[in-house]
Amino acid sequence: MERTFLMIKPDGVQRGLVGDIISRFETKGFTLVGMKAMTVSKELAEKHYAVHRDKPFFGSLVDFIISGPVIAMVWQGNGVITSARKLIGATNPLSAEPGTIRGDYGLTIGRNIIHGSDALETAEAEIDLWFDAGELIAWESCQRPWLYE
Ligand code: FUP
Repeated sequence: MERTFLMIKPDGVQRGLVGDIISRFETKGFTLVGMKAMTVSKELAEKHYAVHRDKPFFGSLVDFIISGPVIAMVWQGNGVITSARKLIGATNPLSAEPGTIRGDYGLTIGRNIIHGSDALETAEAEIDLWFDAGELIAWESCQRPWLYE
């Protein structure tokens, strides 16, 4: 069963959007298998966004992620990686469709509320980076016939 890493960024937490955001993934049918509220170290933020190390926005992005508590989560379900990206919306909230999280709540790319892994390999790497195996629960999809054929 596929898993993805989602992180509600400091702006989403400070604006009181945590419940709404969790509700969107929950009502879609995905299963929450790990979650923690945490303050992010500079080292972890830099590792998470290492792919953007040479971009001009890297410093401000890292400073923002470590500026306040985030909610780190692992969600599970068929097609969850791609579906979560659709529910989140485009990187720039002004381009994100209404009905998506960023489309409904965001205004600027530097305050775009939530992160979601973009592919299978990054999802696995990000889950490993943010969570110990013992922090994630095993949840069998075959026990959920109301969701899956
Ligand atoms: P996404 O996968 O949609 O989160 O977007 P990216 O991986 O391309 O970018 C990661 C984060 O860098 C974004 F969420 C916000 C930040 N960013 C900027 O601040 N400015 C940019 O021009 C691009 C990205």
